[in-house]
Amino acid sequence: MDKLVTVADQFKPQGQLVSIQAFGNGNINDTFLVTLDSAAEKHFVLQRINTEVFRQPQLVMRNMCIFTQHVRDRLERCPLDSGRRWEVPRVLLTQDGCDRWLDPDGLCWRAISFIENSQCFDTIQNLEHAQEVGYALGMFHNLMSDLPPNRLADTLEGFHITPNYLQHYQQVLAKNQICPSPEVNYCRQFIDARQAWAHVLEDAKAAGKLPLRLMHGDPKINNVTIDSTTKQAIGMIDLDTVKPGLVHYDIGDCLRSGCNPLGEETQDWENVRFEPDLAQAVLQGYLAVAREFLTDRDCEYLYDAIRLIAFELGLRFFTDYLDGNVYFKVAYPEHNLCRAIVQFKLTESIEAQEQAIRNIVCDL
Ligand code: GN1
Ligand code: MG
Repeated sequence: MDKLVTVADQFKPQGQLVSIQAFGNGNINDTFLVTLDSAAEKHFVLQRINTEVFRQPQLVMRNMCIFTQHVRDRLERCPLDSGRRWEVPRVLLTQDGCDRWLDPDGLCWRAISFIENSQCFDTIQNLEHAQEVGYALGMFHNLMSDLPPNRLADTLEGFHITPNYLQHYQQVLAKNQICPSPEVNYCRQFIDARQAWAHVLEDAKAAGKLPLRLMHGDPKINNVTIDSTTKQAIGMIDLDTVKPGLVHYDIGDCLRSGCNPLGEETQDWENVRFEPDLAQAVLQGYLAVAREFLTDRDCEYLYDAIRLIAFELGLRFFTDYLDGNVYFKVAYPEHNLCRAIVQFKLTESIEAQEQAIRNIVCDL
């Protein structure tokens, strides 16, 4: 705790520290909410950037500064027609004007403003929430659609490149002694049966069918901030992976997390289901603000994107389980195996409803 106080002091805007509490459920960084007794700014968010994952935190912070400034400028020039609230977190600087602080142990810290009167949900609440989640992603894409993709650095090479995750999986299989169990066998067979198809988005990208754009990278539902009073979406947080990529990764991630009512941490595998009604609501919310830049070609690949990102996340969790949980934080040794099974069950449910999902996309 003393250590956290020292870290918070580096960034503290004004006022006395009241408390520092663990915040959110991130799988990579450590996040804390700092409370101050200040009239100006009552809270801010303190994060330790996991530099095993984000090896160049200076690029993460530079992207964040460029991106947030771009959106603020744009909203100032053209405020939202609807007059709706949209908030972009601010990067807080240290006393020396730096966007991050290295502690004496070499750990990398940053601070960002907290969006007051807002909340994030780990599971979808209802159809209105689904629509708001889609709106948030659409607005996010819309607001950065005029920022050239090459303005932002690649903060995490290979992120969402499914064939690379497959290759890594094969390497992990080869180097570890794998103890067979019904769960492990299920995962291995599940992956084997989908190896060839898993190239679908990268092949389309390489063939020039899908353009490189900017993406959020991690638009799962608990990264959408909802106004606590109006219940409307007011922003997206977790900007570490805002970088060039395919919007399909984002749409797929948003739907795989938003249309799984039990959430990704459930252990009730048999009841994991992808809900098409929720998908329709998410996509309607998305298109209400993003229709301009989605082409017919983009739409052709939406079903594959939804299926692929669920599969890919299952593959990433399972590989990490086999590799000794070196990437995602875990609460117990089989945690990543359980998470993998949830994503594979979700993928199965998506596959079983392929026609219904394709029809929703066609009718949009
Ligand atoms: C990780 O740390 P968090 O929870 O924001 C991961 C995402 C996964 C997500 C699954 C950089 O995000 O790709 O979809 O877990 N982020 C990174 O919950 O790998
Ligand atoms: Mg994240």
